[in-house]
Amino acid sequence: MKTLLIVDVQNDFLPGGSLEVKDGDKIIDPINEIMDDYDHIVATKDWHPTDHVSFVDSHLDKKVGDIINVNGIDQILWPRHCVQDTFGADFPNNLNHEKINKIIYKGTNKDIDSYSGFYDNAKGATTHLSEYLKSKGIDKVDCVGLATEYCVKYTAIDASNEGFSTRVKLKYTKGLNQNDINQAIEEMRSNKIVMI
Ligand code: VGL
Ligand code: ZN
Repeated sequence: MKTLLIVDVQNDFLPGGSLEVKDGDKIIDPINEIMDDYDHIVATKDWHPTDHVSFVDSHLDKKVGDIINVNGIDQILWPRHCVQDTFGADFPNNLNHEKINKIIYKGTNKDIDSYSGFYDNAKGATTHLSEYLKSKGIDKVDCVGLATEYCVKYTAIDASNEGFSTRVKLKYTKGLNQNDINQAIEEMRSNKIVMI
């Protein structure tokens, strides 16, 4: 059984959004077109409370891109994005969301970020995505979505480490920075993830 795992395809990550990924909108139709090739479709949503630690405006005298240390882990500061129950956190209208079987919400704890759809960045809390997929008999996971070098990378690495046969469909992802994307691809490959 194989699942399509759509990572963070949400308005704030699309052109015009607060944390826009260039050409992020260009992957939506291609994703719609492959949905029928899968037994099951799961989508993650970045789903932050309004005072989330990753937001630059949660801190004094910081700017976007600054890295702070929170309880021993590095935290990049981002513009405020994907606040729970706002337009920015919604799926774009043209994503075929009626075909999505399950939505996984992540980044919901204000004190810690969660790039992966499986665990928070300290691996302290789980979203129960792994048990969910296993309960459905799923052994193969194809990852697509935004952003390649952040949430797609961490989600794919956790999927692989959880024992799923994991692939990333690179043409169905977009990222923020080409050097970081190239590095992320190598890191994913060294975690047994197949790039297709
Ligand atoms: C993401 C930065 C902050 C992502 C989420 O979806 O890649 N990046 N929150
Ligand atoms: Zn976020």
